[in-house]
Amino acid sequence: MHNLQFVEATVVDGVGLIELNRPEVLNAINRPMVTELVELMTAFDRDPEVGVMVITGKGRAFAAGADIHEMAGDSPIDLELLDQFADWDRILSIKKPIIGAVNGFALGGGFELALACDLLFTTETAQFGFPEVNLGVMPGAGGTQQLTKIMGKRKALEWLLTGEKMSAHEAFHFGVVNRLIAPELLLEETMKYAKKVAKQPPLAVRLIKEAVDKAVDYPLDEGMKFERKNFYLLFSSEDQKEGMSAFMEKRSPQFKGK
Ligand code: CO8
Repeated sequence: MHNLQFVEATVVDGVGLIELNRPEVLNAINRPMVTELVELMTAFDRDPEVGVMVITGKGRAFAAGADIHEMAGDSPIDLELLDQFADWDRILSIKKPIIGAVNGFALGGGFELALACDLLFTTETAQFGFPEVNLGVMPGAGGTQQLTKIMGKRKALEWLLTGEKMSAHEAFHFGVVNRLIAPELLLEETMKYAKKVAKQPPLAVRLIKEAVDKAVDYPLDEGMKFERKNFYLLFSSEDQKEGMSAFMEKRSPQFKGK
């Protein structure tokens, strides 16, 4: 169990569970929270006991955005010198799958954190959105880019320009989230799926995520070449020998992550 100031974490059956822990302000993301979050995720990424991560929020929100009180007085020079997105960018380099379990509000920076997850499971009552425009600003941690890549320009702009909330059903309809789950079952169902992934051969999981990430930005022929290299690479792993031998010997494989 890792008990930090703004984030709580534990490992359960190969799943690194991270809970944002500022429920009194709907898990508004302040800078120390980002630092703690990224350090934890980096530690889980290196931990052989962890196969996959789940991020959720304590209380009635996933996260209602960046902490408005903290940033209200910032100047552009403060922001440049703080370079807070250097931390944030490290989330995009995490090799293990990240699953977001979104309860309640995922707004602004909270929606950006959700979009930085590889899969999103959510309650039917969750609400997403980018209210930044109503504060005279705009998303700054990838929101315009990530949402547009998922929904396309027209649909993304529809929400970005008004700051209106997107319902969980709309998010599901447009492929922003994977599954809608009853609130009381959200964490249980997400953990059930995560534990399944945690039992898979870690190297294959890691290289699948890497190849799928390339598909978003690479032209098809480049992506296909990248996929092939990862496919070949897995044939140097003990888990490939074990997985294929186990199939032929009609037994369950024992994967080692090597
Ligand atoms: N920052 C700071 N405090 C917050 C935030 C926030 N983003 N959101 C909620 N809170 C606080 C409230 O101030 C309130 O505190 P207090 O009780 O001390 O007054 C407490 O949380 C509970 O909130 P409400 O009483 O407002 O609860 P409601 O149920 O009435 O409303 C809402 C919930 C609709 C979510 C409302 O709180 C709200 O509109 N929050 C602000 C949402 C927002 O504008 N988010 C975008 C922020 S800007 C941003 O995210 C830019 C991202 C740039 C990149 C950052 C990378 C980290």
